Amino acid sequence: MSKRRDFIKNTLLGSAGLLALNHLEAASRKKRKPVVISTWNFGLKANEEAWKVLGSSGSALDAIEKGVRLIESDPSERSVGLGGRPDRDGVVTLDACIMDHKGNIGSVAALEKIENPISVARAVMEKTPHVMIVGAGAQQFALQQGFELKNLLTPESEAEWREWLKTSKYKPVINIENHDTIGMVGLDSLGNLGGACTTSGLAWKMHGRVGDSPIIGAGLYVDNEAGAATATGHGEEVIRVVGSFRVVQNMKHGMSPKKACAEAVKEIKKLFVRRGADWSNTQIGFLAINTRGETGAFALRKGFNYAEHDSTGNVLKDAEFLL
Ligand code: SD4
Repeated sequence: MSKRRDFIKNTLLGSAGLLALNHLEAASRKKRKPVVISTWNFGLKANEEAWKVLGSSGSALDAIEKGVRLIESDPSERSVGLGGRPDRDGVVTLDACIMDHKGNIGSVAALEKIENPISVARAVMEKTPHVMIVGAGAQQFALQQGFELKNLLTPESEAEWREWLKTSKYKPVINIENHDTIGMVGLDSLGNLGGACTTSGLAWKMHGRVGDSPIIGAGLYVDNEAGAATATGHGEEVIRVVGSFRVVQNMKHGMSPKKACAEAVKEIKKLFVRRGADWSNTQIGFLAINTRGETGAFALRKGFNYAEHDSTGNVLKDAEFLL
């Protein structure tokens, strides 16, 4: 609210009136219908899990952590958590971040042998004075917090990596098996937004490479006065435009969630052109939700889909795309 409006409000109403107005504002926030959206096909089951919390008036943050943990712990999902494809040295390294409606943030990157990096990120947020811990330090912190070491390289992922080693040719494949990083954002019944993003990153990446997913502003951003957004696809390109923050800023300036995502995708394309870089094998997808619970998505290419769950059900939607 502008200073001028604040002044008029204070002068005309006095403290009793102000109290009533504040109650009104709180009440109108409370009317929000919960909704959660998440990336790719596996978003359907992640949403179901999140809805167990969100549908019973739980917080967006709790719901979202629970939702993405399901995918992290599923060895058949080969791009997140347990069973994620390793880097070129055969090591599974995980990136994740989480953000709440107050602007609290937590993140881990290049974390090894811990199944649920999103919960470690939440512990960074809630139990440390820092916002991001990486590598061996992140693992050490996780162990101190009671997380257990686990081999995350499943026989399937190891076999695929050994096959890749025969040529060792690094060429990321877009829309691998139609699912990838899980990014999830949602609105709870109190009108609060939250979000999480978790991934094993690009398969066969260099050891120590970190993508957009654990970087607040790139892979995820939440602003309770505007909206929340998350990203999937080639992290280097998302970082270059500070993708998720850009989407949220676009919504803050009045764009619908879909338009906000589309403008961020266009910016990525613009920078490809400016750099004269090859973008033939790049995919980027953004997902967004605003404070009214309206949602939208947009991708660089065909093939990006997302799941949306509200009180009427859980559906998979195809995102529109630029090319
Ligand atoms: C990364 N954005 O590490 C992740 C991976 C991903 O579709 O989402 N791929 O760059």
